[in-house]
Amino acid sequence: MAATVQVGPRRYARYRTSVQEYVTFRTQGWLVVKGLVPPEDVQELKSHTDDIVHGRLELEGIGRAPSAGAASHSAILDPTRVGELERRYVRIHMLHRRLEIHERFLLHPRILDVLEALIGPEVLAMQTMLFLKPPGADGQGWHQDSYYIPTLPDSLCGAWLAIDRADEDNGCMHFLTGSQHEPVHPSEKNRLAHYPLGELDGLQVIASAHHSDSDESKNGLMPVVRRYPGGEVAVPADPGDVVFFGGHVLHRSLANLTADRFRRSFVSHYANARSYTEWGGGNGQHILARGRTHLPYAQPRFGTPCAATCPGPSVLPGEAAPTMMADGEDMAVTPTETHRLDPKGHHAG
Ligand SMILES: O=C(O)CCC(=O)C(=O)O
Repeated sequence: MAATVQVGPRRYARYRTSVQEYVTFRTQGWLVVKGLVPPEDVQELKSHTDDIVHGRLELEGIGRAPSAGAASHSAILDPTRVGELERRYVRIHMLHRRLEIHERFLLHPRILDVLEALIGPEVLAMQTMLFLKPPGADGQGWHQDSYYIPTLPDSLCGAWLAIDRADEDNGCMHFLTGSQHEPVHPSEKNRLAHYPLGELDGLQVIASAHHSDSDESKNGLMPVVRRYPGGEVAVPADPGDVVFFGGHVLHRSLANLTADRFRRSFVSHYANARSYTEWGGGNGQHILARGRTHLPYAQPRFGTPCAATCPGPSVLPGEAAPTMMADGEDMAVTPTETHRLDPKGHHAG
């Protein structure tokens, strides 16, 4: 992989994920990479979301924001309008299929550099969500992302890019450390998608309406949450920070309690491109961001450079393919195993 990547007029230095970051991701289930996305990129995303919020940008099928034409934040923060704003704009899904800027952030080279290390080397870019979370907006209750996006084998990973400062006042992310080791707790509706060949003994099946409920008395994952006392960690983030989290770790965000601060973030989901999925129309609908795969994949609609537009070799020229465990070349062979490795295939023992 080149040391820098060019996307349009911008050039990005490759981010080298450290061993410590890898271990942190595995140990706590989530990882914050500070300042991963450069300030000028965050500013571009901020201006874009301002255009949405102020009604300067009409989104097909969604319409203009109720504050269309408003010149300042104070107009859109009129408390009588927050309800309408919240309903329309707390979260907008899948805009990377409609807007070039969302595709570019989904395929941001610095975010992909980290994903390549955490879940790769092959990376499939599947989903985008733009959270605006205006003042007064509710949070999202405890959930596991793999519940919503099954991949087999499960390699799902979210990347949560802060556009504004996110903290406990305006509803930052909270993770339940240790819960990354939990299986996915399915609902009746999707238990087969998660466990096509049979379930774990004792698996709790939860009504789909009780996933993500911000009301703890209704959220069906609360018995799991109670198994990790003291495990909940609030994770503040500054603009440009990216929080990576695996598909099993339980997480939530609380309400935005401020009167005047949005909590905007750009959230994308990825899997290893060799995992099979039927989500969102199947593998063939999602973009190959890094590496290669034997499974189908889509091209980026707006041509953002990535592995789909420019497939790389799976093994660098001049390098031997890595030796697999037990292929006989560099494994110690104990006397009782030698008969199995008889080159003529004779069974001596
Ligand atoms: O940003 C939020 O408030 C919630 C995001 C989240 O839970 C997710 O992306 O799975």
